[in-house]
Amino acid sequence: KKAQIGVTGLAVMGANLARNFARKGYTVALHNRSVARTDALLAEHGHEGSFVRTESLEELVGALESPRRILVMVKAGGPVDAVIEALVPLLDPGDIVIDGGNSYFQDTRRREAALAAVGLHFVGVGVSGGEEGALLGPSIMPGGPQESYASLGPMLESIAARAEDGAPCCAWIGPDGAGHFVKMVHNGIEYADMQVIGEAHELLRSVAGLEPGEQAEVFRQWNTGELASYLIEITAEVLGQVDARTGKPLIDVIVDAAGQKGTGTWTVQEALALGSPVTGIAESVFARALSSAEPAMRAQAQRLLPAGVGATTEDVVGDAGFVEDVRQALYASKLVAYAQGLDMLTLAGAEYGWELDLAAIASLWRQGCIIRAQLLETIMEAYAGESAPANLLFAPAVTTALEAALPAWRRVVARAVERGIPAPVFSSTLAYYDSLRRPRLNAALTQGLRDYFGAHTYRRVDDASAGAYHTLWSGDRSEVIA
Ligand code: NBP
Repeated sequence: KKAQIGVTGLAVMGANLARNFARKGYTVALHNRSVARTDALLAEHGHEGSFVRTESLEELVGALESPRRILVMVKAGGPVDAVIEALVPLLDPGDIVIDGGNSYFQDTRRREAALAAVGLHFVGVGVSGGEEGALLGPSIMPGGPQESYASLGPMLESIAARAEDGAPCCAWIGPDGAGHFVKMVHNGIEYADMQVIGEAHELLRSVAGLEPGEQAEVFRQWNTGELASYLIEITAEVLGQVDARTGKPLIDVIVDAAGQKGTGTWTVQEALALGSPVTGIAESVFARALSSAEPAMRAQAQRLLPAGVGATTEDVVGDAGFVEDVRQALYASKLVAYAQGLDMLTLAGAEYGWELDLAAIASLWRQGCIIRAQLLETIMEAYAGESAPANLLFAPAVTTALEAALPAWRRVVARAVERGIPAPVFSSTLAYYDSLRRPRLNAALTQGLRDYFGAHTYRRVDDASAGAYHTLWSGDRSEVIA
């Protein structure tokens, strides 16, 4: 019997996806560069389903029904190109090569174009949920030729996570690199989500005086309301953990230097290229860098830089009102961070010719991935109607929620600034909100300055034709039309 899907690259992600397919009843052909990995998988999990062992890519290709579907799960970057190069001569037109790794979306665009030119389908799939998700149900974001989804989609949907309403967390996203792009932005939002939780944690500690164990209870409570999400749930777990060695809260013995594997950085680099103001995501990436990039400089700063914090206003230790303020600030900042990420998807869709369905994208983040949250239901509703809002923040339910949270949000940011506690995403998302809302921004002075030193011209508020004007700054200072 021919296999319905082949998997090449059987490290943890590939092995778990292969097992997931087999457990759903598919016959899965297995291949790995070093055969030992294939044999280890078969020895340990061969009984879970129907597998076909192969030792070479030729054998793998020969084991598959037509059109062939081959999932490549090797290390992102050069190895993906190496495997594609070796596979292409073995395939027939209409076969589907799937890259389920963490590939950069521009690589996916390039590979899709190259394979399309020889009649092959290349599907770049964003897979979220880590090892466990791969086995038990990830959130899956496939991009590539839509016609390939007819043959591949049902298989991907069968291994995907399911939302509470039973819908699979998998849907065709758009052409070429769209799937990997959406996965990248998911990771950017994940950075912001984690950073605002971290800021809340710090404020609860430094201002409200709550110890980690007490905070665990607060987060557990928050997880029952509008903040309900996987990250809030596991925050309670981490904060509640006691270090066996010292008896202290575990959080206090973990070095405060955050790591990253680069997808947040990709998101911000791409946002800069698109001119997309994802301030919350950018601040989150920078916050991680600041925590870890120059430890010696941080140590020196702790000795040299004064706090300049005046006599603090009232004591808020034990103040339940402040804790509730932080909850509301966290929710509002999170709303803005998601809105910024979705706005980036809209800008990217226009740039790359993708018609991204934001309601569908929100729907498949509801389970299986790290940012799964109650809020995604609200986002789906916001984009469900005929006329989608230009920004998530304009959806009536979201505007109302922000209105309710704003006084608390402003108090929390003010309190953080007063006390010298950094809350970069709480404050930058609030600045973004206020910037959007203000009738005039300080950009007029920027334009004036640019015109002064570089004759870059400006537009006038009283000229609807959008003509370009220039003041003769070094001459008689009269105005000319450029
Ligand atoms: P790795 O990223 O560690 O890659 C190991 C696999 O790549 C092995 O099968 C290895 O074969 C193969 N490989 C390498 Br390395 N170079 C190769 C080459 N030139 N030709 C053929 N095969 C080659 O595996 P992973 O941790 O399972 O991750 C797979 C993908 O999934 C990556 O893109 C990763 O970023 C992504 N990922 C995603 C998540 C998530 O949550 N979505 C989590 C973890 C990883 P060998 O056995 O012969 O050395």
